[in-house]
Amino acid sequence: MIREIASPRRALLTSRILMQAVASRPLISDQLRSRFDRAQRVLVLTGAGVSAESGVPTFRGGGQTAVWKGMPFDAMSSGAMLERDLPAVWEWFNYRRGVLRTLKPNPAHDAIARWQNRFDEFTLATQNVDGLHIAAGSRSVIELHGSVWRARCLTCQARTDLRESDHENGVPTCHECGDPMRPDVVLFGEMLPVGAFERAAMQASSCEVCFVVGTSAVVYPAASIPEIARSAGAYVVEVNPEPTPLSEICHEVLAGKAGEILPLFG
Ligand code: BV8
Ligand code: ZN
Repeated sequence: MIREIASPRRALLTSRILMQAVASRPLISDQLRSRFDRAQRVLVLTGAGVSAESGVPTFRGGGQTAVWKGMPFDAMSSGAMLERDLPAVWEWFNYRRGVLRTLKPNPAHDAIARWQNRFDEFTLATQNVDGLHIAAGSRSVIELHGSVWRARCLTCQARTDLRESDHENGVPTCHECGDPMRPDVVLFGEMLPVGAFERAAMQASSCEVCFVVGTSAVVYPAASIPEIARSAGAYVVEVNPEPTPLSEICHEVLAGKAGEILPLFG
């Protein structure tokens, strides 16, 4: 089989034509624009990427795994670590709360917050524990993995809001029973909050458009939500500057930053 060696000039021409075609092609297809404008039931699943433009470090985006004191984050954020060294887990979350306290929602959070008033049935499920969707005005956010802004008692399950409290360091104790508390987040190896996944999965199975924004889609069961939407017939759209394991099941991939792309939907 003789393979024709393309002349450099032809290769350059072809790539130019291709780039013009891509550049002139609207980022958001007419199909998506019209489905978005006509939709009544929309679900959005977000990950760390939606908060990247607010300055929140992502976990995997960009290939490196976030580490704390030499420990990979999914070891630090594991049920096993909680058993072994509660003070160390609190040091990790106290540090993250300290970083987050200075950060604000970005245009991606704001766009998603606007969408809740635009559709009859709008569901926002997030893997983020940073609370930035709520700070942007999103209501009834399904926090699949909990929030760094809450603590939960290891004995009586009473919860405390850490936003108001001056808890900076160490292990907080329960105002109800005085026992030690834990971060109210879902650690690896732990079940999601009761009903959280079920609610998201239920909405995914009836939504018309499902947006997957800023997630590497490797953590389960959260990553199965767009799969449920797809198999239920929803139009699935990924917003991410990088391809993910979900890209191939999406009807449309908007390759770019959420803070630049989501506002384009108005
Ligand atoms: C459980 C809270 C029952 C704590 C977190 C099935 C198969 C394989 C493994 C499992 C499975 N089922 C269960 C497991 C085990 C495990 C799991 O999924 N492991 C993975 C690593 C393979 N799951 C669990 O343990 C879950 N519990 O299943 O319980 C059970 C128990 C045991 C065994 C069986 C069943 C609990 C998981 C929840 C853990 N807690 N967070 C904390 O925050 O510290 S997970 C945490 O990591 C986040 O919440 C999030 O879910 C995940 C990080 O992912 P992303 O948010 O997507 O962030 P990432 O950095 O990876 O990617 C960012 C993306 O954004 C990139 O793609 C990047 O390109 C993009 N991006 C960057 N900038 C932008 C952008 N996009 C748009 N705009 C930009 N500007
Ligand atoms: Zn208690």
